[in-house]
Amino acid sequence: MHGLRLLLILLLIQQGRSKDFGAELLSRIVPETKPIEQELAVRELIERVLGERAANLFEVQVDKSLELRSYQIELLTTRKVRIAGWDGVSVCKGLHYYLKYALHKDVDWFKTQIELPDNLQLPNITYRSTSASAIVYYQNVCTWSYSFAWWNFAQWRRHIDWMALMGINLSLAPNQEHIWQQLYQELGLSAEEIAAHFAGPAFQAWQRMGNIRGWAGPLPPTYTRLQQLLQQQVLQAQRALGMSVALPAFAGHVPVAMRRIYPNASLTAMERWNHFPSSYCCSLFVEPSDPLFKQLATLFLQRVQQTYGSNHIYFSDPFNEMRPRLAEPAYVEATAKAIYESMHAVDAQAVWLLQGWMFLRTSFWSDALVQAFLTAVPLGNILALDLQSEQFPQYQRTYSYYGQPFVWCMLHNFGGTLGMFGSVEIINKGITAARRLPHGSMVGVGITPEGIGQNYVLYALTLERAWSDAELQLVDWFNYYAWTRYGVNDTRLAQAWQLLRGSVYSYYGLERMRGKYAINRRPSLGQTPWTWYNSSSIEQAWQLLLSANAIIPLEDDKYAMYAHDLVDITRQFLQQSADQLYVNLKSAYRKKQLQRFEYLGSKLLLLLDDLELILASSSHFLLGSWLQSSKQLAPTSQLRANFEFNARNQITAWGPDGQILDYASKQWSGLVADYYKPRWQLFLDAVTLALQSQRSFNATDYKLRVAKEIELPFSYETKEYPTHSIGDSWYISQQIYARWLDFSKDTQFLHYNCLPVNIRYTEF
Ligand SMILES: *[C@@H]1O[C@H](CO)[C@@H](O)[C@H](O)[C@H]1NC(C)=O
Ligand SMILES: *[C@@H]1O[C@H](CO)[C@@H](O)[C@H](O)[C@H]1NC(C)=O
Ligand SMILES: *[C@@H]1O[C@H](CO)[C@@H](O)[C@H](O)[C@H]1NC(C)=O
Ligand SMILES: *[C@@H]1O[C@H](CO)[C@@H](O)[C@H](O)[C@H]1NC(C)=O
Ligand SMILES: *[C@@H]1O[C@H](CO)[C@@H](O)[C@H](O)[C@H]1NC(C)=O
Ligand SMILES: *[C@H]1O[C@H](CO)[C@@H](O)[C@H](O)[C@H]1NC(C)=O
Repeated sequence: MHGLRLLLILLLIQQGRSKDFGAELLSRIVPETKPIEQELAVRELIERVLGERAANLFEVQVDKSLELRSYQIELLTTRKVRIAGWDGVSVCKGLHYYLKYALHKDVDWFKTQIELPDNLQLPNITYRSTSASAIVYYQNVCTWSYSFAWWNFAQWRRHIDWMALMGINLSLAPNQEHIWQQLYQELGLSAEEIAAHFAGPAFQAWQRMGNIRGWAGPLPPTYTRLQQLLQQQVLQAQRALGMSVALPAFAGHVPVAMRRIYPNASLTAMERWNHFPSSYCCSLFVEPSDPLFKQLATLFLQRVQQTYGSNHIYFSDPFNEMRPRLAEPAYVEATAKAIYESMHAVDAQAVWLLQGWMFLRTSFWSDALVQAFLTAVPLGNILALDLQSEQFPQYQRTYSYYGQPFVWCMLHNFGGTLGMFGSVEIINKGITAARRLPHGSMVGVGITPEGIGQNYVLYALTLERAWSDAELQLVDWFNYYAWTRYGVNDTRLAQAWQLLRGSVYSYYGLERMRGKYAINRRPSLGQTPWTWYNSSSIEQAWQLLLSANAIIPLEDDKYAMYAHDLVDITRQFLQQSADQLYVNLKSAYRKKQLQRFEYLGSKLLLLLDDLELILASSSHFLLGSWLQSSKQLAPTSQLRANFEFNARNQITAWGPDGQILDYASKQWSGLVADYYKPRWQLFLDAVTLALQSQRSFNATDYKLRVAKEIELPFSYETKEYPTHSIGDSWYISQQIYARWLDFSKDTQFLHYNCLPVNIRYTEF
């Protein structure tokens, strides 16, 4: 039976049918905003980005007779530049092209305004371009908790502008708590039962997926109602520009109290996730065979549609990092069918957006199970996100998702942890490999980071590569990146970025990088830091950046971009130096060299002080801003304390007892001084004492103490931290540079790996 189906699918794929399925699917999820409304939205965007005066230099037009996903640029005889595009997003992408390649001006995640000189004569460029990706996708369900948790509409407004300029036309709108709260109440759950289900604002992503429940709550309806209003505003802004947004659909997870209401329904407790205690885990899963599944699914989706409208695309992930109850094809097939059919019952045009992440658990998800799941839904009705294509592509193993259209995604970071890393060559070549896959079903490129606000260059590159069919010339691209970023074409700045390209941004093969560096991990004698590059590249790049201080223009916030990068590279240097100091500390302990241990330990504490100092000099690296924004979002004063607790717990203990301790750690000022440094101090003291008394270090004792004295209490503290930068970044960075050159023999990495890039073009 399954063999026959596979044969059929392969036949369909071989006839090139999957491309048609892709086109058919895409035609369903186009937003219904009229061209004239999109034009208006783009015009307003240009005013926000360039200011009113400069915005008058541009004319825009949304023209549906143009090729799908294309734009064209020309200079009119009025000396204005006219950008026409197939939709609002295409016009914005065209604007970005003109700004970057004609005017040498660029935007980034947090710089979405551009200052153009007075009396600017716009260069005469005639250019047209069509996207190589029907879909340019952005967001991970986790980004909503790690990065967007505390945002207001003003922040969203700027972010949506950035998304449009990057050509992004599909993203998520996961907010659903208010709808569920009302629904559960109508079904008969008590207020207490409902409160016990919803996790706090910093942990909603995992409660939505059924991983946890109730942790860091409650989530009062006063707050969820405001979040719903915010989501409506955000959606309207996105759709006005021509973006499509995927809404949540039922995935089977319900509160444990639903057993009281439906004693006879087939409900199964979900698997325990990351050792969360029973009070915070194991929501129920409504078995797809039970009529209750469809009943809840349709009720919920109808409310979602009423609340948010629809672009006919819905996401639902029943088994994110959790095993299905049965490893049987019939069971996973029934689950997929139940989800799809209930979507379809509400919206005949429904497309199911699915994260391919669950298939990574290959010990459970055998080929037979994956196939049964994906082919349970008629071809062309699932859009799969190949969530971490740059490391764990699943599209090859799944025969291009058995013909269901998919998006090649770069996930890149976990938990929004900081640290410069990435692989520009894997991105550049990997996208080509997936696009050229014979009989493949790839329809787009996406970025799916768990957190944002880091490694800007990598995301800029991936999004540009998403639009372009040809591979980017990386050396040129990086030279030009330095120019547009700092507003000056200078060999030192270009050279600095070439050094970064060839080091931190060029890992090859599998890296499994999880943002775990000695500094921000719980100290122990059991770590083995590694790197894939020669750390002297960072030192050289840093020195080059420092030396260019005087030539950075002051206009258009260029100096702020420069200062940000200077802080980041100083942070990177100190992070990797700490790894090396740690390796040497470990060796001193093993060799029982007390004096050397004390010397290296004092250097590490000095390094943490320097790290604190440099981070404090930039508004982008402040614990204070994160805590402040959490408190500002709280609708009542009682909730302020809880929201601050949420904000603190997520970036440290992540759970009641450190369930995934430091998973989302951040190298931020405030956190270094009051969390990372005290942990190291406690550790160094304990090891020193052990060496002095010639006993071995008691790791168990240290773990208990550090958890009790530092890690767990941190979530409950209420100390206020600065929300503005302190000190001059260049001056501090330069001092740190001079100081650490002297210690270089203690901080040189001795070993690193270097392997050639190897991307396979698999045929099947
Ligand atoms: C722009 O350049 C093109 C090609 O060189 C030329 O034909 C056109 O007249 C120019 N447009 C303006 C407004 O100068
Ligand atoms: C559950 O099943 C029992 C036995 O068939 C029946 O008596 C009871 O009314 C059912 N309860 C509900 C809520 O349907
Ligand atoms: C930018 O600088 C490089 C190196 O100094 C130089 O070769 C190139 O011509 C410059 N480009 C422009 C357009 O000025
Ligand atoms: C790293 O680069 C520096 C400077 O180019 C060089 O002197 C050093 O030998 C390199 N280290 C290793 C381990 O290759
Ligand atoms: C290590 O510390 C733990 C917890 O304090 C204690 O129970 C244990 O006896 C200690 N082990 C040794 C070898 O001292
Ligand atoms: C991108 O968006 C939809 C899918 O979300 C696709 O159908 C369409 O062709 C693309 N158009 C836009 C809005 O750029």
